[in-house]
Amino acid sequence: MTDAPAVSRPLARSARPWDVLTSTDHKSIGLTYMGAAAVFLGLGGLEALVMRVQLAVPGNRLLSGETYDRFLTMHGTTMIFFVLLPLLLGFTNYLLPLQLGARDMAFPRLNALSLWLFVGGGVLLYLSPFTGAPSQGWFSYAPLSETGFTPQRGVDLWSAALIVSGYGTTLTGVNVLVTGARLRARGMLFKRMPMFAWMTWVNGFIILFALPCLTAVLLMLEVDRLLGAGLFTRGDPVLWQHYFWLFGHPEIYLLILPAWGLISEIIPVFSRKPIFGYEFVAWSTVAIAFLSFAVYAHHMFAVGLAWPVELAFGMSSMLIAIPTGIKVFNWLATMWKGSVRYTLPMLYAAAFIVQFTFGGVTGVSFAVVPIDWQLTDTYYVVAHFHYVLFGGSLFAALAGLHYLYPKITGRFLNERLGRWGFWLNVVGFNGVFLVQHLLGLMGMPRRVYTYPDLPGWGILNLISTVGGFILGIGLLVLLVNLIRSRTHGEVAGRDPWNGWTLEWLTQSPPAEGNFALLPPLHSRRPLWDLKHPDDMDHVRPRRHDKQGHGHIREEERGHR
Ligand code: HEM
Ligand SMILES: [Cu+2]
Repeated sequence: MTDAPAVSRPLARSARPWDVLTSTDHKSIGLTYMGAAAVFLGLGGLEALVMRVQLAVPGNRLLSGETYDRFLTMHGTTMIFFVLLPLLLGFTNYLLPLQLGARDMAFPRLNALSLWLFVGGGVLLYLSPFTGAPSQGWFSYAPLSETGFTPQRGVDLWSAALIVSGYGTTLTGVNVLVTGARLRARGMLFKRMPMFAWMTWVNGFIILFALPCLTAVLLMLEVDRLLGAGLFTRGDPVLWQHYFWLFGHPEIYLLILPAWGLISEIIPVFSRKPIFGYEFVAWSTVAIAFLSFAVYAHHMFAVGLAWPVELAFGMSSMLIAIPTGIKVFNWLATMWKGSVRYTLPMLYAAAFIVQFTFGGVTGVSFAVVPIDWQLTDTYYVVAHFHYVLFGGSLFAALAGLHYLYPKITGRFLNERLGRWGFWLNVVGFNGVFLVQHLLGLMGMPRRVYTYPDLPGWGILNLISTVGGFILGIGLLVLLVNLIRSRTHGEVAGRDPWNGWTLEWLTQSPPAEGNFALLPPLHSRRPLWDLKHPDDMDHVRPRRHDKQGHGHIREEERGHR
């Protein structure tokens, strides 16, 4: 390997802790997003454990139904809007400019504004318990969320929280789109963008078109609640659901695209093969972005839509499984005959593939309308979306965290502790949610605070609760590792994983401005070219060019 040229400037001035408050640097902003997400994960996780304790045994009367609903609403809202979203926005902020060879995002100050709008939203949400926590569930169906049924002020704070943080996210969407369009380094054509950069860029469109639907419908709800307009009470009660799910389904993709991006970086690097079928992965992402809007009413099969409408949405939902399945096959084909290194990031990525596919398959079963009618609002649904969101998105984010930690801190995470954390998380997560498929099939409804002692219900729920505590311990082990390795971890250097994309060229942690000098970019793997001047991707004769097919190169076999 030829050594990379000196490319980073030293830090302009030493960083002070309070600099995060005023920083407009994309890395600082990205890390603040991630730190905030970790705090909210603690809160949302505790709320989940309270619910799981309540559900541990049949007939439990620890919480009242109303209190359970409040925990449920705070948990769902927190996990979706204040854990997964900021975590993935954090990765986007941190990694996108580095991968593009840019100094920062296109609008650094707007970026800081987005961050603080998000934080403000989080504060508003957690002020709501003081005025009566919201209890209408995360999708807040009107008229249930109107003052007649849910009078407490907490609902208004809940809406305000989502409006304020939603503006922040929308602005981030703008920032991402302009950054990807305008700030790619010279030579980084669209068709050479690293997969993470490409997917987060496409995600910018989803943000831009989906978030305003939520903001609009929340404003309408507040017009009803505060001014008594009656849009949803005297108007159409199904109107809310159309708006909400036109936002809500793309939102799920918004939480999965950056996760796929991370996986699409990690699997090639640890299989020592370029991603199999780059073009397929890239274009299937675009297909999914479009389709994610075209499937939204599959959340509404039970409200009594006209049958041609149900048929159309059932079919579009099956359709979206195709580009999604393509991705899974591409990842597997990338690993196929590669020299796979099961490092911590790769372990999490492998768990992601298994769990996400499982969640995807149960998802497709809902596209069959009569099956949906049977299973909607049962624990089967709870199991399904936790497999996608936790087993999928969050595991991918954890893979990304283990992958980028050496870049962010300059040090490795502790391997032993990391493996303990990984296995506790896998056992815990599957322990909580696998059995819930059975509970759902046995007929246990979701959103109930207690249940009768029917055959099998008690023991399966108990297993689920025990799984929750194992998962909690796993996440704590990870937290300890993150903190301890910051000072005690092995020093990692600039390119610990033998990577190919530009973020591994600059020092760890990268200095302000990221790069002083960039190598010429002629291919998708600029660092490969730099390390192998005799075998550069773009000068290989076309007929031998196996890059697109992802075959492993002889010299990469057994390479560490
Ligand atoms: C990334 C992580 C997670 C996300 C995004 C997430 C998301 C959600 C959402 C959206 C709901 C539905 C809320 C509603 O119906 O209004 C929910 C419910 C629930 N979640 Fe999670 N969750 C996560 C992690 C967890 C974990 C780790 C546990 C257990 C230890 C858990 C336990 C529950 C329980 C018990 C319910 C209530 C089910 C019901 O009564 O219908 N969640 N979650
Ligand atoms: Cu959906």
